[in-house]
Amino acid sequence: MASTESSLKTGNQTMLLNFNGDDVYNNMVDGPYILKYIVLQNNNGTQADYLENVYNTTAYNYTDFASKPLVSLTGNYSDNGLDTNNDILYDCLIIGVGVQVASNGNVIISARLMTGNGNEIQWASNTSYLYENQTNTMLLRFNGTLIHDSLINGPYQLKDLYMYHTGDLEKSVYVANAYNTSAYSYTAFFGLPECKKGDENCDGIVSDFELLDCISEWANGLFADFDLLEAINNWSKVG
Ligand SMILES: [Ca+2]
Ligand SMILES: [Ca+2]
Repeated sequence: MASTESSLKTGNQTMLLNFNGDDVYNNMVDGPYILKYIVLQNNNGTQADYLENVYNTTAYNYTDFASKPLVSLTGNYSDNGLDTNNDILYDCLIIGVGVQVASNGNVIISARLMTGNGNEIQWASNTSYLYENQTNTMLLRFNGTLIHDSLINGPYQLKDLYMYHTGDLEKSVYVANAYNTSAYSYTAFFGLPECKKGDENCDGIVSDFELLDCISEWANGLFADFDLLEAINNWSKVG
């Protein structure tokens, strides 16, 4: 849809209608295009004339309209668990996202990892300088402890992927449901050990100071009697 307005004199004159190139591109159909309806109104808004099937344009490729986005997804994804300290448990889940760019530059990507039952595990993002005419993989790194603490086995879902090239902030890429990972057991990921009662910094020891904290919290009604007894019991086993 396009419209224009001019102050006309008597006699034949030309009015120009500008159709947005992005709209033509997003329609993804090659021309010729049909100028379907024309309504002519005078300046008080009443219809002066009307024509249907007015004109067929010459042939165009829709791809000739609007510039190509500078960054796009190739549709290739990969995932793997990474064990950085060789204790057999994964410290993080790495998802690789295939990306290509139409010109060299920084690409920013973010997405969130979800469990199959729709709980969010974590958002991750990354920035990389990418080169044109190459297949690039951008990596998203998700924390293994958060995956473990979801208590839900994979496949996990990569959702709400958002990506843009810093050379063109207007043409971003968004995909609601980007990728499903392979199957993982949440127990394959490293989770923090459960801390003993009274062990506030979770180092396996209830120190004198930590016990004093517990007693003061108990005195203020913030710590239950049996929790304090358990903390005292854990404290007494030190050394
Ligand atoms: Ca590990
Ligand atoms: Ca401690």
